[in-house]
Amino acid sequence: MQPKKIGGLPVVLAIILAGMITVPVASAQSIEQPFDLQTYRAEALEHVSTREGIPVGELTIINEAFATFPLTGRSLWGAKILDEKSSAIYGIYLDEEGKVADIDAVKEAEAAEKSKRYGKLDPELAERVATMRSDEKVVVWIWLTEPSTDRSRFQGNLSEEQHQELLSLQRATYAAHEAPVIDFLKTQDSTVVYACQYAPVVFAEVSRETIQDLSKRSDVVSLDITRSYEPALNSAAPTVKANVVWGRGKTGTGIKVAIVEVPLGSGSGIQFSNPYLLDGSSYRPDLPVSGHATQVAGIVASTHSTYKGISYGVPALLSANAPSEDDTDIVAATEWAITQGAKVISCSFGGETGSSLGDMDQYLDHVVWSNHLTVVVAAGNPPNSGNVWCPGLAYNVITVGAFDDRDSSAWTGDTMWQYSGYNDPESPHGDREKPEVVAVGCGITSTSTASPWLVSCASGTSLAAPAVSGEAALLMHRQSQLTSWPEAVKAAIMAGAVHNIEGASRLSDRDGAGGIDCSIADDTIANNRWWANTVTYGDFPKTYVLSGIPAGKKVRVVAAWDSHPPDLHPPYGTINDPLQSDFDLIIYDPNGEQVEVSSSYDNNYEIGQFETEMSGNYQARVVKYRFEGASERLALAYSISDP
Ligand SMILES: [Ca+2]
Ligand SMILES: [Ca+2]
Ligand SMILES: [Ca+2]
Ligand SMILES: [Ca+2]
Repeated sequence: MQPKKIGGLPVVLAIILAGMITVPVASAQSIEQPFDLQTYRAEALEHVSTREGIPVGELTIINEAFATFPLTGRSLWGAKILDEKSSAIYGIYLDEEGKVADIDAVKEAEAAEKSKRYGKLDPELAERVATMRSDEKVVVWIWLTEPSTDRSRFQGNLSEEQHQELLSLQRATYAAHEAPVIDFLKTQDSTVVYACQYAPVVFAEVSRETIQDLSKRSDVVSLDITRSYEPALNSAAPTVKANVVWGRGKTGTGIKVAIVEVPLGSGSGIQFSNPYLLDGSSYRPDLPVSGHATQVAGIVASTHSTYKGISYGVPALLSANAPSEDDTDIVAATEWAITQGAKVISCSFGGETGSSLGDMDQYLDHVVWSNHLTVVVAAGNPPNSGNVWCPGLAYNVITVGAFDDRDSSAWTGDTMWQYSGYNDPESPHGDREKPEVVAVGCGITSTSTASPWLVSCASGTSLAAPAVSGEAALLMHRQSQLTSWPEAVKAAIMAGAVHNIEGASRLSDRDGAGGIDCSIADDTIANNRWWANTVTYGDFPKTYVLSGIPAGKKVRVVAAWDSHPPDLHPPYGTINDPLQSDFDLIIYDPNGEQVEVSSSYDNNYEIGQFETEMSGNYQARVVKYRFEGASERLALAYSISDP
C-alpha cells in the first residue's frame, strides 16, 4: 500500500478499519451522572481509615479515576490514598451506587464476558470466522501459554555470552513448546507460516474448523487475526544534543541496531551501497531496497560529515527488511535481527487499531521483557484520528512522536508536528500516556538510495523513532550494562526528555515526557543516577537516595517496568497483555517532606518532576500498589537540569 499524498504531506491511511468491532464504552454521561465526587471522596477516606485503622487526617487522596469495563458496561470510581506516615498507598473502588466494590471480581466478570462472547478469538477474528466458508483459510496468530523457563541465571547484567545463551535457551524452549500444536496443524491440512523463536506464537493458515479445534486446546491462549502495517512516513542532531554526547567520545560504538521495515514501493531494505552507511546485512538481501528504510538508517548511523546519524559510531546496521507488510513477515524479520545480536530494535511502521492494543504490541512487549532488548517504535502519523498506531501502543517499547525544530537547534519556537500520533491506548482507568517522548521528525536530511546519497526527507514519526534508537545506542556505549536493561534505557531517556514542546512539562498528551535531550540522558548514565533490579513482593517500598542534588534545579525521576504477555491475568480488551504490577512513586526532600507523587493506574512507568528549594539528598520511594506476578525488572533513573 502506498502512502497517499494530501496537500503535499504524505498521509498514511488507516488500513485495518474493515472488519473492526467497536466495543461499547460506557459514555461520559453514564459515568458522571450518578457520582457526587465530594461524597465519594469522603466515603473513600472514611472507609480506608476504618479498614486500616488510620485517622482520616493522615490520609490524602493522591489519584482518582474511573475504571471502565466495556464488555460488562461497569464503571467504578477508584482512588489511591496515601498514608503520609508509612508511605503506604491504599486503594478503594466505589461502584455505581457508591458501595465499596471488589475490582478483582469486576475484572473476572469482564474476562468471563469476553470469553462468552468471543471464546479465545479476538473480536475481529470472531467476526471473520462467522462469515468464512468451510473451504476458506485465514492466517492467524496462535498465542500459546508461556512455557515455564528457569530464567534465574539471566537476572542482572548480562554479558554478551549470557545474552546469546538466553536466546538459545529461548529458541529451544519455544520450539519444544510449539511442537505439539505444529504437529496438530499438520494433521489438519493447515500451513504453518512461521513458528516464532522468541515468543510462544505460531502463525498458520487455517480453516474455520481448525480455529474451533485450536481454541479447545489448553496450550492455546488466544487466536487473533493478522494485520498489515505501513511505514510511518512523513538539523536534528544538535536540537537533541547528540553532538554534545559525541564530544564526550560516545557515538554508539559496538552497539548493534536493527531497522525493522515494511515495504514502501517495492522494497524495505537499507541501501548499503550508500557510501555514508557501513555495509550491513539484511534479512532478505535478495529483495529491493527502499528510500524509507535508507533514510531511517541514516538517522541512526550516517557517517556523512555534516549529516551524521545520532549514533554514527554503531557497527553496520541490521536491515530487518520484511518482505511484506504482514504480521508474519515483520515478526520473522524481527527474530532474524534478535538472532544477529541486535540490542536496539527500531520500528518505523504501524497500523491503526482504534487505540486498542494489537498483537504486534503484545509481540514486541514480549520481545522486550523476555529478551531484555530495547525496542523503539514510531507513534504513527494518523491523518485524522490522532491515534497512536499499533505497535506504538505496546507497554514495554519506547514510543516516539515527532516535533518540528524549525530547522534551528535553539529550542524556542519548536512545535509538535501536526500529524504525530498522541491519543492514548485504551486501558482500564484510561490514564496511560503515549508517546513516551518526541524527537525531531521534520526538515531532516538523511541518506538515500542513489547518488548523491543524501535526500531532504518528508516529515513523520518514522524519522523521530530512529533518533531515539540512536540515543539508546549512545547510552549503551556509555554503559554496556544497559544492553540488558531496556527498562533503564527507557527511564533514562524519559528523564532526559526535558525539552517541553507543548502542555505540561512533566507529562502531556502530545509530547509525552517531552523532546529528547541526549546530553541530559547521558549525564544520568555517566553519573550513575540510575538503578535496575529484579524485584519481588518483599522488596517494597523500595527507596532510592538521589544524592548531592543542588538547589534551584529541575529534577525528574522516572521508574519503569514491564508487561509480561501472554498473560492469563484477566485481560482488558482483547489482548492478553495486562500489567501485573502497579507501582507508584513518591519523592521526599532532604527534610523528609513529600515534594512529588506520581501514581498512575495503568502506565508501566511513573514520572515525577520538581524544582529543588534546597540542596542535599532527596529520596525517591517506589511503592507497590498492586503486585500480582512473581518478579519484575524495575528501573529508576533521574536527571538534573536547569529549570
Ligand atoms: Ca529549533
Ligand atoms: Ca509537554
Ligand atoms: Ca497522549
Ligand atoms: Ca502506578
